[in-house]
Amino acid sequence: MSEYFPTIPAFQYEGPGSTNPFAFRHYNADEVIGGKTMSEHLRFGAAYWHVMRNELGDPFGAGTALMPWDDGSESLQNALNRIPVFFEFLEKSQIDYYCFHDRDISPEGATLTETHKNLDRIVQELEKFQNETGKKLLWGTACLFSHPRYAQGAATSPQADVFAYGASQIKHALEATHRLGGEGYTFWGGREGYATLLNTDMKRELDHLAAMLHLAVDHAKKIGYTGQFYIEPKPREPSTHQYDSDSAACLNFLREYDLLDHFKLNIETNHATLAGHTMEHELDVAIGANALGSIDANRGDELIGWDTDQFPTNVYDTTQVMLRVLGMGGFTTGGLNFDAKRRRESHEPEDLFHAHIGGMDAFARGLKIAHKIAEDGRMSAFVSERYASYDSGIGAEIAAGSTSLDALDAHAQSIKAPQLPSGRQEMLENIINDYLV
Ligand code: XLS
Ligand code: NI
Ligand code: NI
Repeated sequence: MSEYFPTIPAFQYEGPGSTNPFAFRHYNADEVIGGKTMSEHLRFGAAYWHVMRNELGDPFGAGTALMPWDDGSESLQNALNRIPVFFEFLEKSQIDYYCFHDRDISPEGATLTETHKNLDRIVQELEKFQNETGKKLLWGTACLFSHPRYAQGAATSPQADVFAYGASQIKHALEATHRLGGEGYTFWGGREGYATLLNTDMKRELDHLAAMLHLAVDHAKKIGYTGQFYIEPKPREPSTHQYDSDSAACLNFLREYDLLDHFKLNIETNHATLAGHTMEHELDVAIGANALGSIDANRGDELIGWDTDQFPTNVYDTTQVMLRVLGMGGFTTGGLNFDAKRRRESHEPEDLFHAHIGGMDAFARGLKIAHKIAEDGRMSAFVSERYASYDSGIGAEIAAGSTSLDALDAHAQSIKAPQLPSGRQEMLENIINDYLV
C-alpha cells in the first residue's frame, strides 16, 4: 500500500516530557481514567470536509493547501483516490471516528440520479476501508448549503421542488450513514434561515423545516436506522439569521414540533460564541434537557467575528467541556468531532497532524483535570450547598410545586429579611486554576 504521508510516523504516547511533535504528551488511548479508557471517554472524530476538502481559502484569497493526492477535479475517481489518504491520516493520528457530508465524499453528477450513484460507489469503498481499519462513522449528514439551488434554503426554501431535492439528498445520505454503521445523523441548517424578513414567511419556513425532520425520522424507522439524530445550533453565517440559532432555540423548536424524542444537539464551540454564549452555557442548556448528544470541537478567535473553526488548544475550555461530559455520564452515540481547520498559512500536509495532535492533547488534559476536579468534589459540593435551602422546608415545597402564593406570602412575612451568602466566584476560579498546573 502506498503511503501518502511518508514523513509522518504513527503517533505514540510519549508523556508530558516529550519534545517529539508527532507524539502525544497527554492522550494515551488505553489509559484508564475513572473506569473508562481515554479513547472511550473522548471518542475523537475527524471531519472529512476539513481534512480532505478544505483548500484553506478565505473570502480574500484562494486556497493554499497542498494536496498532492488530489487532481483538483470533481471526478468520481478523484473522490475514490482521497479515501486511502484519509484512512492513513486516521490511522496515524489514532482517531477512531470520522464525520462527512455527502458532497465531501462524493461528487455531484450530471443528474440527481447520477449523484446518488456516485454516493453508492463511494460508500462501498468507505465500507471496505472501515472494515480493514476498524475506523467508525460518528455521524453523516447531507450538504444542503453549497449548491446554488439551496441559496434560499433547503427545507426552508420557498420552492417546493428544492425541498424535494433536499429530501432526496437526505434520504440517500441517511441510507449511506445507516449502511456505514453511523452512530448519528446531523442536521446543520446553514441556509435554513433568512437574508431578510422582507421576503420571508418565518412561520411557514419553520413548519417546513419541522416537516423535513419528521420525514427523516419516519424514513429512519422505515429502514431500521436506530442512530441518534442531532441538530447543530449556529446563529448566523452563512445566513443573516439561522433558525437553529442556539441550544435554547433548537430545544424550543424541537418541543414545539414534537421532535424532542428523536433529536439531541451537536454543539460546536465556535457556534456558541457566535451566538454570544460560552460553550459551557450551550452545553448546560442542552444537558438540562437531557439533549447533549455530541460536540463539534473547535474554537473561535477573540478578535475575529466569524466562524474561524480553529483547533481547540485552550485547556481551560477543554476542562470545562469535559467536566460536563463526565457529569452527564459520558457520551453515548456522540463524541468530539474536530470540526476545525488549519490556518491558511499552515498549508503543508504535516500541518493536518500538528493540528489534530494538539486538539487531542488539549482534550486529554481537559479530561484528566476535569476528572480530578470531579473527584475532589469541592466545586459540585459548593453548588449543591448553594441551593440547599430548596432541599427542605418551604424550599422543598417550592421545588415540588406544592405551595401557593398565599403560603409564600405568609412565610415571607413571618421571617427575618433574607441574608445572602457570597457566590464565591473568585474562590472557585482559584480552585480550577490549582488543578491546571
Ligand atoms: C458549519 C458547521 C458544519 C456542520 C456540518 O459551520 O459546523 O460544518 O458541522 O454540516
Ligand atoms: Ni460543525
Ligand atoms: Ni462551524
